[in-house]
Amino acid sequence: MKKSLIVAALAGAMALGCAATTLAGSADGMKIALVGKSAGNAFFEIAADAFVEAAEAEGATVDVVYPETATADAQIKVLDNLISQKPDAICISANDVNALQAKLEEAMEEGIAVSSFDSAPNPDSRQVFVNQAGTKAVGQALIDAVLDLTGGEGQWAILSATSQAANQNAWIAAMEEIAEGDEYAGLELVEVAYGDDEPQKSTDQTQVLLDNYPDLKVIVAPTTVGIAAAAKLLQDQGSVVKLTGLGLPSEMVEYTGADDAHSCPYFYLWDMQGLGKLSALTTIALVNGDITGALDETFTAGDLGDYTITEADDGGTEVVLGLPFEFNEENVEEMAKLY
Ligand code: RAM
Repeated sequence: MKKSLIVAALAGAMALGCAATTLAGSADGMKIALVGKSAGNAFFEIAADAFVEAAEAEGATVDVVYPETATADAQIKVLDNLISQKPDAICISANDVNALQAKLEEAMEEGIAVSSFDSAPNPDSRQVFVNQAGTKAVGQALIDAVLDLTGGEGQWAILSATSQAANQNAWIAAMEEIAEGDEYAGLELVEVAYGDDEPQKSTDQTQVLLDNYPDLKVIVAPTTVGIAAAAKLLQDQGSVVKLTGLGLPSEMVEYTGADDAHSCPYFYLWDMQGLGKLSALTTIALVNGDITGALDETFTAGDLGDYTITEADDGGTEVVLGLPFEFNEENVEEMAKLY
């Protein structure tokens, strides 16, 4: 991303963090369930805090629920329980693109509004998806980082979350598609490893990549759990392998730097508070009938501004929050105060 864009985006994020909510009262008495991919992941805690704050400011109550494991089966159990409680809406980050369809359709048939955030279940399983930063934009940023950090050629590997994760698989597909272009012809993707968004498994899988590919130049981890685990291992070992991906500044501060003492020169994420807030206000708009999730509908998400529902890469609909942000040694400490 161009530096000017990054600066503008960051300034926007800081400003949004301070601005007041303007829609107060639009969700009086509304009950919303927010379902993350797994417990114990700071990413979901940060998003949930912003979601709850925005929804409560409108008068809604939010039940934040995590499945026992980062699997579709565990989320189906959660959904079964939620459907019997009949909330007004469920907003979910999906552990699998197709496996939740029957349950989420059942919820919609029961009159429960279904939105998704972060990780989209397939188009039939949702009314609308809140996409943090366009899927192609994330794929482009990550593959360009690989190109840069390899010096244009050589072996790279991916350390992902679970093999079924809808969002990681969408970003990986976007990276692979872009990498077919001539500019990326010198790159060789050797493996996609899965750390299941568990710190220990992510560390172990990073070690396996190092052991199996002595010529490996770059690991890209499109998961905040994976990148933090890999960053520590590579830095502790003084490895020459460089790391990039999607991370939380607060978990990456000590590993971020352009010199050899740091494992990660730069990485990406998006406006986390904005993601929670936009997800809450989109969900409230669905329940209120301001939108149905159809293409080209527009709505005002409080002080975040006006949004238009657009076509997602999977053929369903989405609301895109904004652009991916780059974090590097110049801004990581400041941004770590936010998330
Ligand atoms: C992990 C989760 C989440 C993803 C981030 C980047 O925390 O897999 O779904 O969006 O990484």
